[in-house]
Amino acid sequence: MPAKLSPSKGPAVAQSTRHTVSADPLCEECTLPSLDTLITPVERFYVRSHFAQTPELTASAWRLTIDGEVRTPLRLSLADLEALPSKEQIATLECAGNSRSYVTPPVEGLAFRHGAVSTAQWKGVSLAVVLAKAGPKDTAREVWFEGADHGREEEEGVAFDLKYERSLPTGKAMHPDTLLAYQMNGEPLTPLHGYPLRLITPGWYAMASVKWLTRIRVSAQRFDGFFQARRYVMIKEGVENRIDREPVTLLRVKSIITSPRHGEVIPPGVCTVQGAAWSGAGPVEKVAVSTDGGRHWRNAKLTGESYPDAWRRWEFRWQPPEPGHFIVMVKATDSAGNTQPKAMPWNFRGYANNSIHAIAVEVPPARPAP
Ligand SMILES: Nc1nc2c(c(=O)[nH]1)N[C@H]1C(S)=C(S)[C@@H](COP(=O)(O)O)O[C@H]1N2
Ligand SMILES: [Mo]
Repeated sequence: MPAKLSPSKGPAVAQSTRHTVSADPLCEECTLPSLDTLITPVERFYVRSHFAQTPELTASAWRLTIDGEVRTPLRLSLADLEALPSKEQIATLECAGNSRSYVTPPVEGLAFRHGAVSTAQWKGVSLAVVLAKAGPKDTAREVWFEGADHGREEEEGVAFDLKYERSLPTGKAMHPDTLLAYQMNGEPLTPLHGYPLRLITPGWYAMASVKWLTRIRVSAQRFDGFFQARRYVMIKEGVENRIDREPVTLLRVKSIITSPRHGEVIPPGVCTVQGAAWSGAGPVEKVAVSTDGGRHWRNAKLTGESYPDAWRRWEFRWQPPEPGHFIVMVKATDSAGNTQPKAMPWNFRGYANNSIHAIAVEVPPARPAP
């Protein structure tokens, strides 16, 4: 890993870099101008939790259980995990509900704007290494993950007492980049981000990156718990076959403008439009910007380095032709040829909205000479 990737420290008292979408459970999203670096400092990183209480785990009492369809069930301490070969990885997390408030017609769920996305340098151990120590049996079909957080959710008039639990198919679980992470940006995880251990599933929407991990169960069965079968599935309009709901998995190709801000009055002269672009299906190959509401597109410059699991920074130098009001848009294309729609097809919970980000800016007339 390059040594110089320590996150830039924001000002001591950050001027509103996050804003609260929900106080209970705690959900905070980033302001777009605060997402102006490859690595998002921890105090700026978005937060999405499902229950009121943030688990307060201590390394001395905490253990990770690995059981189910394995030859050797394990019970590991944080020190046990830290003693295994470590791996570092820069990965972007995006909430499946990011950009939900821009879906039309309106949808169910927390009204995130575009800021439920951030990038960190994670350190931990490959899940595959730990699973290999336990020795999965041939019957293994999925790997189930249990967080220490719990609470109630209601749906269709029924209240569920739940833990946060999710599963992965064995293929994704055994991928060497799927990480049991104990560090974020060079420091132990903070309580809000899953201390002492969380899963990181690069390239997938972040509901899969289970925080406050306490148990990993190798299973012969398909998991159909609340956050697997009732949430994070695509529910389309009309009569539905509830069995075959498509799960939310890979990050769709997407891009955001972090500067200028929507509504900004920009000084005359050259304006640098900049932001980030990512995809779970492959590297971002092209970012195009329009400054005339989508009539014409020109390529932006991809800047910095490309990391397989992180967003790519980009910038575009723009000389506004004359004073006025301009719609600036950005559209990314990944190596698989996927690009962004103008409007995402509607789904009930507004998941995975990757429609084109557009902002309006104002270029005021030059002041008349005195
Ligand atoms: N145990 C647990 N893990 C969880 C969640 C949760 O509520 N509980 N939320 C998930 C969702 S929906 C997202 S988007 C990410 C958010 O991670 P962050 O708060 O570190 O940004 O964590 C995921 N892992
Ligand atoms: Mo999420």
